[in-house]
Formats: sequence, structure tokens, C-alpha cells
Amino acid sequence: MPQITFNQAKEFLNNITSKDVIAIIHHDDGDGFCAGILYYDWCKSKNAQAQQFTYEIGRTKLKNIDLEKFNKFIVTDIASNLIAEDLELIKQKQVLYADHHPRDTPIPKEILELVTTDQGYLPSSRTAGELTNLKPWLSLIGTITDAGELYPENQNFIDKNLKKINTTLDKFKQNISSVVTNFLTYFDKDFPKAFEILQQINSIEEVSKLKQYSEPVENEVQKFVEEYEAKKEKLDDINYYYFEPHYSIKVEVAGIISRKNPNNIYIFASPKNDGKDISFSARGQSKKLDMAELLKAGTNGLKDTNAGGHKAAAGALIQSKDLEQFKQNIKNFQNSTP
Ligand SMILES: [Mn+2]
Repeated sequence: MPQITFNQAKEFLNNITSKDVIAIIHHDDGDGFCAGILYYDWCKSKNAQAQQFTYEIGRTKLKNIDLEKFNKFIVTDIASNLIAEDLELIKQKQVLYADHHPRDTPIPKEILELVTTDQGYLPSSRTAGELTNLKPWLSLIGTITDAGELYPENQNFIDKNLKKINTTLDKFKQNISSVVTNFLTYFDKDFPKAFEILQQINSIEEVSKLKQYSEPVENEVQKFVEEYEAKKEKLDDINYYYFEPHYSIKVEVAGIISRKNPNNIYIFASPKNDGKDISFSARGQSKKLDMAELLKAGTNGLKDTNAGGHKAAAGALIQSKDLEQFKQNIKNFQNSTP
């Protein structure tokens, strides 16, 4: 595979010249964008030609990209099980793959792989910041949007970078990283535009320019959090909340509401794919019910569904026409569980 060291990854970056044409392929979340921009800026500083591609899980396929014109690739923040097949297509090129997800799927042995998992949980944008020494505040934004502060191995990195911009973690989350997260939600149907705008932000102060995009998203989150008590339904013991947001904010709304009473069980529902489908997020720290099992039971016997996740948080998708059956399945499952 060859796994390479931090210094070998640096060497790969130092060897970039104006003759190179480089594709940067990054995940579609805050960490992926920040890492992608740092590598993009690096390539530009070396006068190379660079083009970014946002990798949307389940949607982006490298075979749909004109790969021929690129001689080098930087792939970041995409788990190996999701990208292994696509990496086969570019293994004859020079590829740096810098990622921090658990290695559960082997990737082509030709690819230069910078694995950081033996050092714990290091978000990709932290590594990109340390490799390039560019925009340390952007490296910090990506790290925080990826919940890096929950892992002590990031503490020194976070403290050092907060100090540079003279702020606290709470203020940074409130005024900076959450703005970037909501900005990305605003543009989740036009990621190239999001990259273009975020790449042109050149200081922590300029992040406030993104508020024109983050505020409509934030306001909508607020609105649906407030409407919850009046609009929720009870499926026996489960709190069921259906709402139709304009932006993709279900997971954010689910997080805010469920954190208030984490021992309750919640199912949040909203339309997906132009109303053809409904997607669900289940939340609950219940000892009795596993959220992934609960949603799987909900989709029982229905066509074109998916469901999965963890004990305390899970997701699912059904066709809209099956909603009543889904709700009935959920009730039946509760009544069959001792
Ligand atoms: Mn990440």
C-alpha cells in the first residue's frame, strides 16, 4: 500500500511544480472542505494547475470525471471503504491519500497513503494544516466542525491555534465553525460554489462574510426547534416529529432537540428526493431500544428502503407512500419489545 510518513507526505507536496495538473478530491463536510482548500492553496502557491472535486458519498464517481488531464491527485477525508474502488482508477498516477478514518478496506498498493489513525483521531484538515502551514485558522475550523475537541490528542493543536486568534473554544464554535457548517448546508446543492467562496476567505475576520448564507439556515433550524413541542406526535413512547425544511437541517434539529432530554426516544422525519421519499433520524440513549434496530423494524416489509446506524443514533429512508405503514411498524415493534 505504501504507507508513508508525515515527512514523506511533505516531500510529495514540496515536489509539486508548475508542470503539475492536480485534482484535489475531498469529502463534502466541513473537515473535507477545509482540508481540500489547504491543499488547493498549496498547489496554487507552487504555481501548479489545480482543480477541486467535492466527493459526495454515494453520488460522486471518479469514472464520471475526466481523469486523463491530471498527473497528480490529492484525496482527503474520505474513508477507505467508500473510495477504495475509485482509487483503482487512478492508481497509475501519483496519488497522495491523506485520511483519518479507520482502515477497514485495503486500497491499491501503488497509492501513497498517509494514515494518522495510530495517533488517534486527527481530523484531515488538522493534518493538511500541519503539512502546508497555510491558513491555521481554517485548519482549526475543519478540526472543530469534525468534533476534534472531543479527543485529547487534539488539545494542544486546538489551544495553540485558538491562542493565535485570541479567542475561546465556545466563542469559536458559536461565531466561526458553526457559521461554516451552516454555510455548507446552504450550498449543499452547489458545492463547487461553496468551495469557491470559502477558498477566497483569507482571514478569520472575513468568516463573517459567510453569515449572509449561514443565517437563513440558522433561522430555519431555530424555527423548527421552536415548533417541536406543538407539532410532535406520540407513537406510543416515541416522540415523532415530521417537518419540511427548505435546507437539509434535520440532523442539526435532531441534535438540538434530543440533547435536551437524551433519555427520551425521538424519530425526526422530513421529505427527501423531491418528496418521493422520507428520511428519518432516530435519537435516544434508551437502554431498552437500539435506534438502528428500531428504524430497521420500521422499514420491515417495505420496498426501496435503507436503515442503519448506531445504538443511540440511526437513519433510514422509505418511500413517502409507505409512511403510515412505517409508523404502524414502529408501534408494533415497541409493543413486541419487553
Ligand atoms: Mn474528517
